[in-house]
Amino acid sequence: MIKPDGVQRGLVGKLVQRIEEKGLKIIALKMSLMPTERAKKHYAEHAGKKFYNDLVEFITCGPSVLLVVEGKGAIADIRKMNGATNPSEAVPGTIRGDFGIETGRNVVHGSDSLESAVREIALHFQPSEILDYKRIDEPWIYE
Ligand code: IDP
Ligand code: MG
Repeated sequence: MIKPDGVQRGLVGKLVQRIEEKGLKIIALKMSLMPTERAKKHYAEHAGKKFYNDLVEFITCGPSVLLVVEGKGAIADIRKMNGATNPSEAVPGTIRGDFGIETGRNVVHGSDSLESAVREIALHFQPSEILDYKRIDEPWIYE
């Protein structure tokens, strides 16, 4: 997910390009203003923490871009590309390292496990929004 700060800062194109250039396949993509109830569910694991209310308020404050990304090792690779949660600790070359300063404005979200990905995809997408297709460069990305 490209969070509202990424959208407001005009980073959508650049960030989508990183995913495409990596060789990962975008199989769903949409912009949405996340409803509060859905945001609370999305971040349910953080309920009760001191930053939870601010986090829910922030993620619902403007449009975000939601993607489903497919590929070998996609979950771990997207997390690596996103970088450390605190952008000031994220290494240059990562999205948060290149585009952020503070934890509460860290530009992107990535599912942290297969289990989270399954849960989050079901929360944000209808099955009909997720597409099955081949990219013509697949033989040049996978051996
Ligand atoms: P992640 O996004 O790298 O998986 P999590 O620990 O799951 O990081 O936290 C979810 C989100 O909550 C973070 O991306 C960040 O936006 C916000 N967050 C986490 N810890 C803090 C904090 O200490 N202060 C403010 N926001 C935080
Ligand atoms: Mg997380």
